[in-house]
Amino acid sequence: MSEKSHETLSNLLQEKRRFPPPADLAESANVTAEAYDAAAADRLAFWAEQAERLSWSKPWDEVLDWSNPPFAKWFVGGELNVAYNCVDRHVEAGRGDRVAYHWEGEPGDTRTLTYADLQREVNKAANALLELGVRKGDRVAIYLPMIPELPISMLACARIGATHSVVFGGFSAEALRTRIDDAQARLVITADGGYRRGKPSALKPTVDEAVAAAGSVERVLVVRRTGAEVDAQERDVWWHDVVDRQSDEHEAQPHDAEHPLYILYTSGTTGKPKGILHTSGGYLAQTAYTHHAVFDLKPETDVYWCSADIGWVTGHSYIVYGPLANGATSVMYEGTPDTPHQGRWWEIIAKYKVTVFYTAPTAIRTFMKWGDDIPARFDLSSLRVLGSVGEPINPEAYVWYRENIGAGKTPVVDTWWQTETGAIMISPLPGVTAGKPGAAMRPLPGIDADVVDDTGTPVPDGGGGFLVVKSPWPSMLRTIWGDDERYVKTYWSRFPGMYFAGDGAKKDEDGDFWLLGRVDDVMLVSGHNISTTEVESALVSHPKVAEAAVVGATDPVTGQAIVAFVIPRGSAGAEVEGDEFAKELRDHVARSLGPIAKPRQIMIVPELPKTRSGKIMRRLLKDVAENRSIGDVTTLADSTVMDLISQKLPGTK
Ligand code: 6R9
Repeated sequence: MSEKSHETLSNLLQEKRRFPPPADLAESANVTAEAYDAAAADRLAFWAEQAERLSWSKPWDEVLDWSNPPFAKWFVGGELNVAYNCVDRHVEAGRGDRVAYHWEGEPGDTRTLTYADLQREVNKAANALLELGVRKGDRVAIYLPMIPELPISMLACARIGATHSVVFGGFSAEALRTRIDDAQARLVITADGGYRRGKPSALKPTVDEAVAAAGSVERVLVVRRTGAEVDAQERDVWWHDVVDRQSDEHEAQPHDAEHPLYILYTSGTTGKPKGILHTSGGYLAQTAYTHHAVFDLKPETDVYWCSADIGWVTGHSYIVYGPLANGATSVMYEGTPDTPHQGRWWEIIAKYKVTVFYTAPTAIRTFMKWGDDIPARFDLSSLRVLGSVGEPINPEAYVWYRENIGAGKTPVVDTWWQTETGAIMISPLPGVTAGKPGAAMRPLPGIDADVVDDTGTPVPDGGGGFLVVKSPWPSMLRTIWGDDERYVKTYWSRFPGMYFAGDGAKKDEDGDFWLLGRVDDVMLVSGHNISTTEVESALVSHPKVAEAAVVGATDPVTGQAIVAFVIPRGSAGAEVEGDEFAKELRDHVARSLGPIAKPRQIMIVPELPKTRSGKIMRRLLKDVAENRSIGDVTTLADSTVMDLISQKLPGTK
């Protein structure tokens, strides 16, 4: 983005609605406004205090070693065991009977795991890994559905110091193979299958194919979930054969604060996936603190549900490590939101009396499309804090979420962060911040983020540019697995001395942050920078629009022209098919943002291409808009979507 972005669009900044925290929440909030001052006065002392939430076997000598930037070491010399912190210490403190997970399978089967249960299961799995020859420092690939064995496997690895690499169930054999190869995993943990959309979906054949082509794997540990027949290989062992017979005692050894906890691959837009490396002490300190602060989590009384898949970083940090470190009671759900009916999630919230709920804008927009009457049928009155993550939340989606799910009362916390940041970085605090629909608001206490222009100079309030982080933070990635050079080049070279997040952002007149989408997606129309987020939010503010994605397509006159893909709301009726509707939407955008942002073309589509974590893959829509054959679709959640879109649009290949 150039300096032009200062003067172009500003519709988001005209959003005037404000939602102050409810008085009772503010009064008893875990974190108050003073945290900002404390962290500003002494950032490292603030993080040292947060790290005291954990139980350390050996105290650290130094909070941060930044002598070799951008390679950070946090809590240098300290030792701890992550699994002990997530499980055992709660049992030792007499809280073994507290539920760690209310697990709900898609077909309706359930399992309840208390902290004491979890301790036994993790110990057995840890003993099994040792029996299978896994040692501290080895890598273990985990390719499981959303079943309890997934967090159990992660914690078993953490316990013995093996580094896990969770791969989304549903990624192709080729995607799995490249990740196994890159990490040189010795063991793969998988299942016969899982339930999705009302039927069993096989996983094992994908693993067989991937492992046959990956040299490093010695054993495959298989959980029986669906009972589907599996093609048994010599290297296979069943979970129920090997894990169930182990002792449920295992003494956790301390590991160095910088011991590698996990690798998680981000696909990026192009090129080889990046293995983002997270380590132990700093990661757990920041996930625990942010979970406590941003969700105001009260472990004795709250029932917390993060609806993400654990294969996404959101599940790592906010289903597994943060909540367990805090001794929280969580809900974990295996399947899709519309199985067996479109109210399944609300039914789960009512059943477990969920108080804190964390989901993604893509889900919220889907629920808007399905209609307000569906959540209205369920008792959602237990909810007190709602969270959002993954994409910018359009103001209309934010307001819909607050009104229809939060009874018009609950704060909505829009949390900005990345696989690379490991934990939440920019977010409202539910007991402090008067929220603005669509804004992630402020960097959290202890986080030194800013918006800078092309030259790396911070923009004034009211200005726009690139989001950066100017000082290291505890849960930051430590490198790209096996590729330090790529780590430096990707994140620390665009602006010397600063972490480049790759997102565009604005600061409003109050200095609050608004995220504008990936810098790579910014459109250049007749010399003006226009963010995809702003045009999409304008479209979604039309009462008949549920979801929208826009891309810049090459245009002989304007350089790039805006092409919009729009999903109508369920209630919109039949008139959405005609040219009239497209014109109405184009005029609506022109009115909200100015004529420069008027889409050249509007395409009405039934679905949008999304990743498994719900992010719109604009690259593929750009292929459609520019009339090219469609590129790599391997990380799409549903590979048939592009066919659906192409069928609707005559002339596309
Ligand atoms: C946690 C996660 C990271 C990218 C990030 C940004 C987008 C995430 C957002 C958001 C606006 C938010 N993003 N949260 N954009 N507002 N609240 O999503 O990690 O999958 O690595 O994606 O997601 O573009 O750079 P990851």
